[in-house]
Amino acid sequence: MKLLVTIVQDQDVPALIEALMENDFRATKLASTGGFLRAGNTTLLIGVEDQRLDELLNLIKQTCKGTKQGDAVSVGGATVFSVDVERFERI
Ligand code: 2BA
Repeated sequence: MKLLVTIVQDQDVPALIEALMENDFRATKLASTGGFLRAGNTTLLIGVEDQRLDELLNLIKQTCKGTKQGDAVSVGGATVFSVDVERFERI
């Protein structure tokens, strides 16, 4: 299992959450702030079985579009860290 720490722009969040839920992925949404722009963004924690990782990454790619902010600083569609999960339990 992997945990994707996924940083996305706020405007992409409603569509991404909807796509995640429709495709039976589970996620936790955190309000976050970019260190460089000091602007709000959103961090999603998404736990996923290894065999569905590519499907999930494709969904994120299709849903999150890059934008330009201020004087043409380009902000990516999504910044994704994939972390190995040693143990997962729902209690
Ligand atoms: P911010 O830190 O606010 O960065 C927004 C955008 O500003 C970045 O877009 C990048 O294009 C630019 N930028 C960031 N740091 C810069 C620097 N030192 N010099 C020049 N330009 C810089 P993205 O790379 O798409 O990142 C979007 C958001 O993803 C970031 O917002 C931050 O919240 C997160 N992020 C990106 N890389 C990260 C990393 N290595 N570790 C943790 N968070 C990261």
